[in-house]
Amino acid sequence: MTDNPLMITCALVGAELTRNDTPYLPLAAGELSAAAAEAVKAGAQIIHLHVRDDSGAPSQDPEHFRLASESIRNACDCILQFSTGGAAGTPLQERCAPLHLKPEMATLSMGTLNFGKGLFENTEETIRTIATEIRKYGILPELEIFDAGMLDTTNRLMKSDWFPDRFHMDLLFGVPGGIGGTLKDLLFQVERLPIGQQYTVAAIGKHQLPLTAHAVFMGGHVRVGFEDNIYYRKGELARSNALFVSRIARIAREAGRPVATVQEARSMLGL
Ligand code: KMH
Ligand code: ZN
Repeated sequence: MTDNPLMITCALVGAELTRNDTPYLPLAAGELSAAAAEAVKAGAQIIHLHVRDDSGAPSQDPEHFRLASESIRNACDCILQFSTGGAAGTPLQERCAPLHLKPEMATLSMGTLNFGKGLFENTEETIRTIATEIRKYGILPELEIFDAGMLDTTNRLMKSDWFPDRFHMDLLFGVPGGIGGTLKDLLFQVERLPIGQQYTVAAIGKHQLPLTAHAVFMGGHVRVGFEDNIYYRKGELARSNALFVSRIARIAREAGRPVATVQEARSMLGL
């Protein structure tokens, strides 16, 4: 058991869900900021941000990101992490469009995969383009690792002169098309990380609780939220993102692991 403070990311909404999936999904800027403030109060420090247009469809429009970010900043202090993934099929230029707003962090997906029924395309050229944009605005990238080969890709591309010198890493499990969501999958990925690499664990649906709880005990960090899972337990929709954050914070405290403050998380990430 480690006692390094736990960082918790809350992925409020993602790009795939609709209100038909859960009526509790925050969509408009004001709903996102209320959900973010509640999640931060419950122990989150990082908000992974996707935004929606006025019809509720996923959007990479900088104006929607600006409105949501300002609303969140007015509601709470947190580390904003913009998605550059968007939805499967979002054109590359649109994915990078909000970065000039200079969030503290942004995502950088490390390979192509089937994403449910869609195709999430991240060729090496795409990775390089997004990495270069992220660097241009002095943003800290979080590498999104959806599959086993993406860690190998990372290790290979790390030698390139354009590759970010500093990054956080998010290991995701159970995306249909990516690595599975068993404990074996988690251990396999963690054992292959670059030495000393700080990482977050995210897992889809029923895999979220067991894998993120293990991450608490393994010294990793945790991502929860509706983007990855809408059920608090089998058959019971979670009424808020914050409930997931509270549960992980409670597990950490029971385990004797302190939950980081936002300032501690900034210092751990070198922001
Ligand atoms: N919505 C997925 C296709 C990211 O935020 O950078 C991609 C995704 C990754 O959510
Ligand atoms: Zn995302």
